[in-house]
Amino acid sequence: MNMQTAVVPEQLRQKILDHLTYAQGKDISHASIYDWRMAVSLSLRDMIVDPWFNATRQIYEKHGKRVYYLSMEFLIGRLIEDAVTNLGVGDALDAILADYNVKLNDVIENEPDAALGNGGLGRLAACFLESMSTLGCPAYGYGIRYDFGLFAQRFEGGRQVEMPEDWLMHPNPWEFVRPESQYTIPFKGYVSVENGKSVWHASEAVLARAYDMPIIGWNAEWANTLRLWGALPTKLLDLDRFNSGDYTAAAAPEALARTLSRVLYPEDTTENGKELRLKQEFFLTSAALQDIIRRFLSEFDDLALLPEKVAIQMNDTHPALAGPELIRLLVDEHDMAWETAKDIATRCLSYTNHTLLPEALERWSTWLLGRVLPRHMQIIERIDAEHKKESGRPDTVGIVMNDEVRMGELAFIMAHRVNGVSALHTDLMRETVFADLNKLHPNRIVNETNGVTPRRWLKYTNPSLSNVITDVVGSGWEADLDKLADLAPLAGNTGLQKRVMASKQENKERLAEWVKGHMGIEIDPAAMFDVQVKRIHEYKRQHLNLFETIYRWNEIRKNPTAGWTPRVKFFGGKAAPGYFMAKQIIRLINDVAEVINNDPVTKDFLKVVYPPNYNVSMAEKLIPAADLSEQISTSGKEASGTGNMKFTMNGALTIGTLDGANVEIREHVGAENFFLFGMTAQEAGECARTPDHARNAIGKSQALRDVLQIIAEGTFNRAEPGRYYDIVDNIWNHDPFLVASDFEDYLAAQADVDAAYRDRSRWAEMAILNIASSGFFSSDRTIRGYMADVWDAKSLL
Ligand code: F58
Repeated sequence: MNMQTAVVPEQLRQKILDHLTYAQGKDISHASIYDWRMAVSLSLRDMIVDPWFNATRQIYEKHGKRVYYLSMEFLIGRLIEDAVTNLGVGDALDAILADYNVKLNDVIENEPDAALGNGGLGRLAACFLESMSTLGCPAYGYGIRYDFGLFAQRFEGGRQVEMPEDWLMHPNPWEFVRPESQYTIPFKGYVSVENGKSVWHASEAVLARAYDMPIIGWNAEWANTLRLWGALPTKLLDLDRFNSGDYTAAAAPEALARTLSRVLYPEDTTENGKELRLKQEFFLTSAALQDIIRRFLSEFDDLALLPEKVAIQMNDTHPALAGPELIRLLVDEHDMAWETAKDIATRCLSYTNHTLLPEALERWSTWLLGRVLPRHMQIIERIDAEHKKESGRPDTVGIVMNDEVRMGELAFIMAHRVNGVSALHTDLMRETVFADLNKLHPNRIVNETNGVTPRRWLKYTNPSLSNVITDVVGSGWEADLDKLADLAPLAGNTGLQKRVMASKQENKERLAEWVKGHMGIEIDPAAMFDVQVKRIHEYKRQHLNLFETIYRWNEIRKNPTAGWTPRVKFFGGKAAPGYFMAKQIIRLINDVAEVINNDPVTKDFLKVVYPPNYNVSMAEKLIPAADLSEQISTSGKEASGTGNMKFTMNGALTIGTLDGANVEIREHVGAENFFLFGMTAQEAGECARTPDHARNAIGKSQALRDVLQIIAEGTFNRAEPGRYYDIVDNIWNHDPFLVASDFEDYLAAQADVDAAYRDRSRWAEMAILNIASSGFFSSDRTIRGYMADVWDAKSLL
C-alpha cells in the first residue's frame, strides 16, 4: 500500500484534533507546541500500528526465521522524522497544521532526540532497524531504555560541560509499555551442584520490563519492533528490614534497579571496567535471551530448532555475555546437554567488531565477573578450556588470560560469523587482533561494509536535492539507491549542475541563518562550508584540521589580498567526560574560533563555527549544507565511519585518508573526485614504530613549526599562556596518531580543494558524481549482506 496516496488528509486532521482533545486534554486555542507535537506523534503512531500488526501476524503465520539485534546503543534521534518520511505524510501534515498557524518544522523541533548512543555504533544500529523494516526482514532490536541518554554538551569559557539529557522528561509518545513481558535478572551469589546440576543462588535481582517502539519502514509496508528494557526493583521495599529500622538496606533493591537503566555510559572507544556497566550488559543480554526463548517456545517445542528460527547479532562485544547466558538458560533451565547447548548457541550467534584500537577491546577482571556472574564465569572457563583442547590453539588466543576475560575472544569463539564494518577493517581484523583465531576458524570472518538509511539521510534531511533526484531518475530511488547512478551520465550537464548547486545553496543559507540566530556568528553562504563532525578523539584528528585552520589564518594575515577561497570551518562533536586530551582539543577549537572570528583582516576568508551539543538533529542540519567532508583519521584506526557516507550522498566532496570506508567511497566515486592525502595503514604502522617520527616530520615542515609556535605563544589564550602546553608537547614528543607526519600532505590536499572550488562547474560535476556513486552506501545493501551471509534470513515482503 502506498501511504502517500492512501492517506486521506481529513482523517489525519481528525485524528490530530482528537488526540489534542482526548489525549492532551487541550482545545485548539490553548494547545502549546508540545501538545501539537504529542497529538501529531500519537496520530502518526496510530497509522503505524496497522502495518506493525500485519508484519507481526505474517511473521507468526510463516514461522520464519527472526533476527534479533542486540545493542547497548540505539542512537535514533527524532522518531517523528522517520514516521513523517516513511508514511509519506509531510505535505498533508504541513497543510493541516498551517490551518491552525502551526509549523510542522516547529512540531518536529519540539521532539527531544532519543540519544541512546555515543556515536557511530549506536547510529548504525538505528539505521539498521529502519532498513530491516524497509526490507521486510523479520527483526527485533533489543536495547536499554536509559532514563538519560548521552549527556548534553555546553561550552563554558570554551570548555565542554556535561549536563544530563532528560529525554524522558515528557512522556514518550512512541512507546508501548508491556508489563506482561517482564523477566527477572539475577546477579551475584554463589553456585552449588545439586543432583549433578549447577544451581545459581543469586543474591541480587532486578526486573526487566519491556517498552516497545514500532519502527516503520519505507512506504509503511512493514514495521519491526525496537524493544527497550527498563529496570524495576523485584520488590519496592524490603519491609522486614524497614520495620527493623534499617532504612538504607530496605531501599537497596530499589536503588539497584533505579541505577541499572538510569544512564548511558558516555565513553566511546575506551572501557573503564565499572561494575555497573557489566551489570547493564548482562541486564540487556539476559532479558533479550529470556524473551527470545519464551517467544520461540510459544511457537515451537523443540529447542534444537533454535538456530533455524533465530539469529542473534551481537553489536560489538557489549552483549557478548549472550554466549554463556544462552548456554546457561539451555543447560540449567531447559535441561539440555552441554555440547548441544554450546553448538546451538554458536549457530544462533554472530558478532560485529567495530574497532581495532586495543584500549577499546572490552576486558573484565575475572574477579569482578566471577563475583557479579559466578555461573557465567564457570561457563566461560569451560568454553575456553574446550576451545583450547579442540583447536590445539596457541596460548595467545585464550578467552581468560592474565586474570582477565577478553570479550572479543569470547564473542568470536561463540559466534558462527564475525564481521568487520569495511573492507579495510575486515582485512586488518584478519591480520591483526584476530589473526590466530582466523587461522583456526578460516571462514568465520566476513565483511559487511556499513551503510546509512537514505530515507533519513537524504530524503528527509535534504528535500531540495531529493526533488532534483526524483526529477532526474524518477521515483523509487529511496528504496533502491543504486538508481542514483542514473545521475552520472548527466554530471556534465549545466542544467543539472545549476539545480544541484542551487539546492546546496539553499541548505547553506538555512544553516547560515541558524548559526546567526543561535550563535551570533555571521557567515557567508557563498563561502565553502568545510565540516568535520564526529566524536572528538585524537585518532580522528580534529587537531590536524585545526592546525591547518591556524596555518590558513596566519597565511591570510600575511597576505590578505592573495585571492583566498573563503571558507567556514565547522566542527561538531562531544568528548568522553574523562578524556583529557579530547577536551583540550575542544577548548582549543573554541579559543581559536574566538580569535579568528573577531579578526578584521581575515573575516572575509575564514570563520570557525563549533555549535555545541552535536547530535543526530544537528547532523541533519550540517550535512546537507556541507561542501567539503573531513574524514582525516590516521589510516588503520577508523573501522568504517558512516558520517563519510552521509556527506557523499548529500553531494559533499571528501578530503580524506585511506581509512575505513573512505577506501570504498573513493573507489566508487573515482579517485579524481576525492581529495586523498596521508599515509596508508601499513605506512602509518611503520611510521608509528619509527623513533622520533614526530620530530623528524616537524623538522621538515616550517608550516607545522609555525603553527605549534603560534599555539605555544598563547595566541589564543592570552590570559593563560600555558593552557595548551600539553597539546604542543604531545605532538612534539609522542604524536601517536601521526598528525605531524601527515601534515604537509594534508596542506597540499587542502590547496587542491581551494583550487577545485574556484571552478564552480567542475566542482558541481564532482558533487553530482559523488551523489551518483553513493548507492552502495545505503544500509539496505548492508542489511541484505547480513541476511545472506550472516543470518540466513528471508524477507517477508
Ligand atoms: C564506531 N565505533 C567506529 N564505538 O569507530 C566507526 O568507525 C564505525 O563506523 C561505527 O562504529 C559503526 O560501525 C563506535 O561508535 C562506540 O561508540 C563504543 C561505545 C561503547 C564503548 C566503546 C565504544
